Amino acid sequence: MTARLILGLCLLLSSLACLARAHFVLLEPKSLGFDDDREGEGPCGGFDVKDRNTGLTDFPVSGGVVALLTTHSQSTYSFKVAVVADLSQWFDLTRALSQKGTGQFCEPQIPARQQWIGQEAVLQVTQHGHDGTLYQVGSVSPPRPFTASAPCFTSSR
Ligand SMILES: [Cu+2]
Repeated sequence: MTARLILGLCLLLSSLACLARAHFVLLEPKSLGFDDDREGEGPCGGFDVKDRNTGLTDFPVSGGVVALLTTHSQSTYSFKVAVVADLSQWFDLTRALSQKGTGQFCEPQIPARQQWIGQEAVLQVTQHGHDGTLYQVGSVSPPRPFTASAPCFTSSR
């Protein structure tokens, strides 16, 4: 089963054992991968930052969609980007954002950053919540002026 399906079932069933394990998963840009047991390992929750198996997600220069699914009722998120040519430096894209409620959470316009224009990059979402610090990363193409934004939907508050 995919991580998205597992999380969807967890939310539907509201099973405590299930919720305790599921954490959160990045939906957009597409996550490099989701592993319950290793999500607390930076920078990519147990996945190789250079892995491109899930492909690149286009990102508009004006700001792109970052969407995730969470089973944690209260979390604070950080959004960062690093260019693949220099993975030693991660830049904040926004200030930390607090969010309440479980389900899908979408930020419609996370701004692109000057250093990233023209370069392939990875976008990292860090969740700080009752399970500690958890990591998800997606591969993103250089921001383009005319890329259409992905659909954005928030079910949590
Ligand atoms: Cu959790």
